[in-house]
Amino acid sequence: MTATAASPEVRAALRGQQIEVPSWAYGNSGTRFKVFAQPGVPRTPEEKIADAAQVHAYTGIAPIVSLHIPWDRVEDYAKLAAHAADLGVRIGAINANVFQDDDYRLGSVTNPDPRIRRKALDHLLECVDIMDATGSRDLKLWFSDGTNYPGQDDIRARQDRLAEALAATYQRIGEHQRILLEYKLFEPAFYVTDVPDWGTAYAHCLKLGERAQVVIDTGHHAPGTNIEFIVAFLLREGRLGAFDFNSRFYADDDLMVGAADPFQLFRIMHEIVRADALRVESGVNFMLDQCHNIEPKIPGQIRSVLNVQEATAKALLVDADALAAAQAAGDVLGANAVLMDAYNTDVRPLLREIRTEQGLDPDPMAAYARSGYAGKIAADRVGGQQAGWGA
Ligand code: LRH
Ligand code: MN
Repeated sequence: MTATAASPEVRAALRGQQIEVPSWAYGNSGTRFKVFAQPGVPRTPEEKIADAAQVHAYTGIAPIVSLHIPWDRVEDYAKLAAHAADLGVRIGAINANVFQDDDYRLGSVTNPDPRIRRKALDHLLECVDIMDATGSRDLKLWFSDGTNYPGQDDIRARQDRLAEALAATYQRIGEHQRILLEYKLFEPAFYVTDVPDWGTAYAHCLKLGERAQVVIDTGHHAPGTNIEFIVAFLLREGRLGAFDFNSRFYADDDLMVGAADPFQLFRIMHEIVRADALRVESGVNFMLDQCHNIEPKIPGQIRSVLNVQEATAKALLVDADALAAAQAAGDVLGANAVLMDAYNTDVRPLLREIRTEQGLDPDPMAAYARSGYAGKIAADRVGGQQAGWGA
């Protein structure tokens, strides 16, 4: 089937897709070896949001920007939300940061020292205050907490401390708000990470309540992990809150989603479509969490959003009836072929058509390049402190 023969339902689903971009993708980022500064990098949260709005302007499907505190700390968060609205986007998840303070060397909410645990909890609660001001639904929690050597601390006691802080935070969030708990196999801890895998995150969320959901960061698994199984399982349990999309060849490389493994992204989106979880109402938040260490950042984000859109279009073109029939018949090769047909379908003509229908340029990358925005911000944004991870 050619993509352009796609049904009105498929086209509507693609027009309704919403992707959330991370403010920190527009700032300088790198590795412990080097952070390469780039011309025109934003200096303020306002400028980060302006750059994020460019991605939405050209793709039409990225109307939400995640913030990270304190990287995006401002005096007036309601004013920042109004600034975002003026630019045609809105503020999404608020990311807490308890991984960059000297006090957190031995952990934040899991630290043996109750004074430090209190300090970390206070930051989480401050982030909920910010959500109240920005109108955000999601508090995203990733803890770098862990240990580097056997015996360094008590594994079980750290889980008790974590559960205590999560319960206190869950107590504070409003009824329209959620906790999104993110797991990660390792780094910066290299022996035990206190939330290392989906099972640990899921178990803590079950203890907390309905408004605690799991975040799947696609770079946070052991090599060879079948991520779409985790997606299918958590969807079935109603506990998949969000994705942090990126891709990797080795570890938490935070490369552009779909760049390293477009087939994996397709398989993930297939499980999403199969569960009818692409709709905004499904509550699954499709976020990017990436670092453009060497490539230009706004085009990198546009390319990433297009990669998710293309994988989604291919997943929407899976002939579900033929697949179900082949699966029921035990037709292994037939079933696999149905999925591969969709994956091997060139969906770019369909997406160009849909953008044209939406009044967008059919080629967002070329349209952004022609806009001259990159040159303008490089000329305008001279002086001041370029944004980064501030580590
Ligand atoms: C941790 C992580 C987390 C964010 C950070 C920017 O690796 O994925 O989601 O807080 O990256
Ligand atoms: Mn992440």
